[in-house]
Amino acid sequence: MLPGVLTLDKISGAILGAFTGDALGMPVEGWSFQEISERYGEITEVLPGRLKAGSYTDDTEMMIGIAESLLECGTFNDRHMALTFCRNYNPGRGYGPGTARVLHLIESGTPWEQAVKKVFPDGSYGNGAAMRIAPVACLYVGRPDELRKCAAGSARLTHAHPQAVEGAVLQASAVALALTADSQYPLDQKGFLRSLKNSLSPGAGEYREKLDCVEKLLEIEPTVEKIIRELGNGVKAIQSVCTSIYSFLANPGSFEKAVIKAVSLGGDTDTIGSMTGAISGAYHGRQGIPERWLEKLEEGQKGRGYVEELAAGLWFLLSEQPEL
Ligand code: F2R
Ligand code: MG
Ligand code: MG
Repeated sequence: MLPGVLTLDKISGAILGAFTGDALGMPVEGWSFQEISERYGEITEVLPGRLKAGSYTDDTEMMIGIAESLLECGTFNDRHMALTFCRNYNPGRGYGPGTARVLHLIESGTPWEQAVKKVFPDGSYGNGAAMRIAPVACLYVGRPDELRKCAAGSARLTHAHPQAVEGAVLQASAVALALTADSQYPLDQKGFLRSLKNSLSPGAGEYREKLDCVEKLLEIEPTVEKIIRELGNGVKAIQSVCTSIYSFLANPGSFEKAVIKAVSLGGDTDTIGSMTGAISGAYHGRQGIPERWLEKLEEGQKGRGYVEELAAGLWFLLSEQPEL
């Protein structure tokens, strides 16, 4: 039996929420908070950038790969997922250079276990594993051990550094928690953070400190500069996963506000927007995502309609899992 609050609308909210946040942040990725503020105030609409308005980037393309692989295999299969990333790879979407090189190596026959150590010997600590993780949360919601195994396994295909792996598990745990929380009632922010801390591995001291920091920031009304200084807005997983969790928790009443605030922090805007969108979308459901944003999302072969089909597939697969 699935938890009563869990619905197709919430699964769609997580997946489309990630897509929406990615598209909203795409035009200003790499801009500082001050540059965004001077040019736009805040990013409140889906705008054109280096890609057309509503286009997704590597964040969503890789999320699509995770969903496709889980659906095609019915479970996590490392080799299949790595090859699915390669099959989908479109450099025009703007991949992290390390991930692009790992995918090239896998494509040319290097086993993923070797490829992932060839680019950065200690593995990438980028947020590329966390940004794509929403489908894992959708399939393994309510099963924390399986969620950790699949999130970590999918992360290690391109990101071997423990900070990237733990960041992916933490982001998946946040999406899963939001899927089981009822948005009809006020969100228990402290309880949410407590559950996240309990889900961390014993070696995840840096993330524990960041989550403590999130808790303290929620008690005040911090300036944007303070949020950026304390949580980060960069491309490292440690500089962006907890920033996204904060953006959701500080704006629990509205998907729109959470994602606008996340993107307007500047830095890695598409990714922080996407991770915030996945958590907030899981909480509010698809119905919480503004229609004016949804209707701007790219269509086409693997566009919005296809992503909605993937969400429906995950919902079906989830409902076929043995009882929780
Ligand atoms: N790549 C981008 N944005 C630029 C797109 C514009 C592009 N120029 C274009 O015009 O098309 N965004 C995407 O990349 C981020 C995710 O990155 P990912 O997948 O984690 O990549 P990578 O390369 O593994 O890590 C990112 C960088 O972090 C540094 N780094 C990581 N591990 C390191 C280590 N062990 N030692 C030293 N440096 C390490 C490197 O600089 C990596 O390149 C998302 O923002 C996504 O949207
Ligand atoms: Mg991107
Ligand atoms: Mg990015």
